Amino acid sequence: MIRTLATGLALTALIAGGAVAETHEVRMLNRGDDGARMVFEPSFLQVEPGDTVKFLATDRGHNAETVDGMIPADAESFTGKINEEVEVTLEAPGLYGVICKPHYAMGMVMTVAVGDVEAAPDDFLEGRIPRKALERFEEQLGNL
Ligand SMILES: [Cu+2]
Repeated sequence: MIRTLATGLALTALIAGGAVAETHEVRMLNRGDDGARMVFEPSFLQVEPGDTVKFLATDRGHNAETVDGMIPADAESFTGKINEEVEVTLEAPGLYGVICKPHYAMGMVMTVAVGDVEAAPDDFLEGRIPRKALERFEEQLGNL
């Protein structure tokens, strides 16, 4: 009885402290709900450090991977395989640019903000980014 009560209190404290990591699902789609072609849905996520993002291979032919220069300096990059679900836990706070390699030129990109990100780093969009992808990244950054 005492042990049960203690466990219950500890769990409550964890939840109240926001220490329970969440999993966020992102679908990789040929066509989004709004009709746009080749999209991650949602295309912008705000998560907490330690949260997991799961990229679902809802439609075929997609992958999810980070772009060099578009993740926090102390973050680990990841590269998902085409047609496979990939699950990543994002510990380092900051902004992550994620693309689908086969459809990068068609603008299949998304942005994940980990922790409180108020603005994109100055060099976030400095690399070689296809025009359509750049447009969508800029739109996504409008959520910050
Ligand atoms: Cu794709």
